[in-house]
Amino acid sequence: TQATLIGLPTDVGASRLGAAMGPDALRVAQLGPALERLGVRVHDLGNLAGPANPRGARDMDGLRNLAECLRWNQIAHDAVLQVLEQNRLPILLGGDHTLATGSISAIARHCRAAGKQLRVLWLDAHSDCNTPASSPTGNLHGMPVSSLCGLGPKELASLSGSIPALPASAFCQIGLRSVDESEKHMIRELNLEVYDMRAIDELGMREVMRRALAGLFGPGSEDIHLHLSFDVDFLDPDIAPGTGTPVRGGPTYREAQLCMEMIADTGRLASLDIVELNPALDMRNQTAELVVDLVQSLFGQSTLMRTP
Ligand code: DIR
Ligand code: MN
Ligand code: MN
Ligand code: MN
Repeated sequence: TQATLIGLPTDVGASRLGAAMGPDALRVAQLGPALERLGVRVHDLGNLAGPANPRGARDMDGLRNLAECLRWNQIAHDAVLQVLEQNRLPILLGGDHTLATGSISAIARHCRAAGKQLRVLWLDAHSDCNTPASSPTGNLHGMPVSSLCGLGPKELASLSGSIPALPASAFCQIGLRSVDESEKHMIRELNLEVYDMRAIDELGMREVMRRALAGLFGPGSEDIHLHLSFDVDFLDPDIAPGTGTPVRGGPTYREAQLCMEMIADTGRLASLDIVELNPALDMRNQTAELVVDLVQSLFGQSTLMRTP
């Protein structure tokens, strides 16, 4: 595998500052060398430049920092598309979760051109499917899923060159435990595939992942592009305090490891977003180090030799 790290240091989609420092915290935690040890050839593009955070109030449509969010997502889109065209695996280092709009729009565009089917795993405490009309906060990091499904602000929804960028059925969300009332309706309306924390409690992470990854193994799965959008607040805040909107009751260290290992077992991972890491809220970079540990599992690190 050849991977390219894309640093996108911004927090314009969030209300708390600090996620802009996420890319450097991941470098301090040795993300690149950790992947190299697993045989991944890593190229780091460094941090791309974009607009500062104006810390704006909500606009007429109720949105915060829309122009800056758009600009950052265009930058994310263009960088991710270029990396895919080089046949390399893009690893987006956020930055807040709005950036997934740009990255997944590029991936959808790439898959359309290559005749590939796209599957998106969305690991998050939140559902991120608010719309400008429903959002209680106006923060655009709460809207990437609806944007990609064609229901967000027009400028964001159209980044892939088609609206919707991908069908809602391409998404699978795992780990949810904070969903706004209006989002519950949206999940129903879009018929999103969701495994919330209750599902993980009742079925166990193994069965949840078995269902989430159905169809990604064996013959016929070669044409599937698997994307992972990893919001760090997916993890339990006891082990991952370095994030802006922590919600208690998330996956444990073991559950998160199993989740990553089972994704690795598919051999289909083709792109990755790591978002919402906030070093200003972390303790001695432990959350970044945990993320690097998990990403190693995601790229095939295992205790024993494994035969398929
Ligand atoms: C909330 C929080 N649902 C919102 N969303 C977050 O602002 O729309 N997403 N924190 O990661
Ligand atoms: Mn390709
Ligand atoms: Mn999120
Ligand atoms: Mn979240």
